Amino acid sequence: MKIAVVGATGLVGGEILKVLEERNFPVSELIPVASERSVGKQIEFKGKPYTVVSFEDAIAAKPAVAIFSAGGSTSLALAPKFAEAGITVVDNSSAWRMDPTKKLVVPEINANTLTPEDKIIANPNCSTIQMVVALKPLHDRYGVKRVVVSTYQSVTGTGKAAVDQLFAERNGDTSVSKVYPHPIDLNVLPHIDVFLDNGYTKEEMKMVNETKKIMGDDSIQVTATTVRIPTIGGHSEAVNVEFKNDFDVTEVVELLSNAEGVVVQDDPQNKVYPMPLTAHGKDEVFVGRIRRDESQPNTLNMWIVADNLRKGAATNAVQIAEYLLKHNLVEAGEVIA
Ligand code: A2P
Ligand code: 11C
Repeated sequence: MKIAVVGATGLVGGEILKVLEERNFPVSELIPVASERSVGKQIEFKGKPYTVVSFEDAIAAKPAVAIFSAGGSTSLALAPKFAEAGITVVDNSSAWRMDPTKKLVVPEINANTLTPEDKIIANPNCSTIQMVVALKPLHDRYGVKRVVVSTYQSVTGTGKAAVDQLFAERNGDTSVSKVYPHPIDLNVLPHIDVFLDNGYTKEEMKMVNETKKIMGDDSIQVTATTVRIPTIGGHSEAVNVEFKNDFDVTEVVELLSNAEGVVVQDDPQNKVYPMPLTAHGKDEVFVGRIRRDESQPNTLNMWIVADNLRKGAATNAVQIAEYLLKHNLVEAGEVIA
C-alpha cells in the first residue's frame, strides 16, 4: 500500500515509521510529509533514506492512506484536501474526534463500523485509548456505570519540545525554551491542554466524551483529573470503575488476560505491576493492581499503563490502516510484502 505519514519528523510520526516497519506493514511506497521547513530533509525507513515532501506533492502521489500526526490545526486544514482526493486519512489529532460524521476508532472495540465511505477516521486521545481497551471487556460482562480516573502522563504526549524541556531542566541547561508554564522536572502539573469554562482541562473532557463515543454508550459516566509527570515511557492511570452488576476479581483478571491488546501484570507480592519504564516501546496496554474497592459495591480499582506514542497514537493508527487493508476498505493497489 502507498502510504503517507504527515508529521513524519515529529515524535508520533517517528513512532509510526517504527511501527509500520516492526509490524511488516506492506508499504509499496512511503511518502513522508512535514512542514515547509522540513521539505527536502531526509528521514529513514527500513534502513533507507526518504525525502520529506510537501503536502501538495503527497496528494499528487495519491497514497491510499495518509496517517496524520501534525497537530489539530494542520489536520483541520489538510485532512479534507487529502480526503477530497480520495485518500483515506487516519488522524491522530483531536480535530475530528467529536464530529458526529466521523468515526472515532479503537480497532479492538469498533473498527467493524468502518466503511469505504469513511475518508477521515479519527484516532482517539492516548489517555482515552488505553483506558477503553481495558474497560471494554469488563463493560461487555458487567456494564460500566461510572469511571473515576486520575492520570500520570508522560511528557512525550506534548511532543519533542517537552522532552527537551525535561532533560534541559535536569541538566541545568537554561537555553531551551519552555513549553510548560512551570518546571516539569521534579514537579507534577495538574494541567494538560487548556482549561475550559467548567474548570476541567480539555484533556479531561476528552476522556469523558471520547469514552462514550468509542464505547457507543452515552450512559457511561466518566470524571477525570489529568496530570503531567516527569516521565517519558508512557501514561499511567489509576482507574476506579463502578459496574451495574457485581463481579468476581478472578474473573476480571481472566477477562483482561484474554482481551485483545491487554497484558495483565498483577503480582504485587513479587513487585510486579505496570510501569512506564517497562511499557515503553510496547504496543499493548498493561493492567495491574486489580482489586475490589472496599468502600462501595460493584466497584473495582486498577492501574493501567501504555506507551502513549504506541497504542496511544502510532500503533492504534497503524492498526486502523491494517484493518482498512484487510477488509478492502481502501484502494491499496499492488501490494509488495
Ligand atoms: P516539522 O518537523 O517540519 O515542524 P511534534 O508533535 O513531535 O512536535 O511533531 C509535529 C509534527 O507535525 C512534525 O513532523 C512537524 O513538522 C509536523 N507539522 C507541523 N506543522 C505542519 C504543517 N503545516 N504541515 C505538515 N506537517 C506539519
Ligand atoms: C498529552 N494526550 O499527553 C495528550 C497528547 O488530543 O491527541 C495527545 C493530544 C491529543 O498531552
